[in-house]
Amino acid sequence: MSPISHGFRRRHTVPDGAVDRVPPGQYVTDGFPVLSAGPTPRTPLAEWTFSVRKGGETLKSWSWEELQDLPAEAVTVDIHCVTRWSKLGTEWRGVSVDTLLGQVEDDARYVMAFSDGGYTTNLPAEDVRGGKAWVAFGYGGIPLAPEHGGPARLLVPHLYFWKSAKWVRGLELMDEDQPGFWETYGYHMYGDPWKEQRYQGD
Ligand SMILES: Nc1nc2c(c(=O)[nH]1)N[C@H]1C(S)=C(S)[C@@H](COP(=O)(O)O)O[C@H]1N2
Ligand SMILES: [Mo]
Repeated sequence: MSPISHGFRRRHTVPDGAVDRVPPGQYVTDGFPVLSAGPTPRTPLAEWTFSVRKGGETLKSWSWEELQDLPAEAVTVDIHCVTRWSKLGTEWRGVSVDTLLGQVEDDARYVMAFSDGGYTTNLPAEDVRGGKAWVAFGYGGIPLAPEHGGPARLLVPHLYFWKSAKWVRGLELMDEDQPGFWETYGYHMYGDPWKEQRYQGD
């Protein structure tokens, strides 16, 4: 295995055969860095809900038990943080967002994920549909750790990882795109790692 690939020296080696899985400007890490803009919130499961809202109205809400009763999937995906680390083959368990939005009648074009602690991030609705996004509550075969977003986080692996809101509590449906937390501070509105859409203007 050579540490040289794509003509530049990476900070870490890329596993054999995985070069095509690492977006431009990223390096691969075996660790799992924790990046949180504030303290880790701890909502008791008995009080936890996941809600789909629109215009301040709750269209549908699931308790923790109701979420657990929905069909869950095992998902193995690569994740890419805008701070340049990528982690390959991460193993999650969660409910597809398709399953949740399938119980709501609305054709909004955008969603704002919202979390305990006030974090938000915006996504086109089509990027959380079609088997591309999950509400994940398991990681590596055990419950998702609080610092990584437990009890549940959004998992949208095809976009930079800031779109995967930790401690997620729901989706606000929107007819027009609006910036979330990091997007307000200049991060890209979409965040495709393969196009290096890190900041506005990229
Ligand atoms: N609620 C919340 N979700 C968040 C963040 C945050 O600060 N708060 N940080 C985002 C960023 S920038 C990244 S890279 C990932 C980090 O997830 P990790 O700490 O599990 O690695 O979570 C994203 N989701
Ligand atoms: Mo990030």
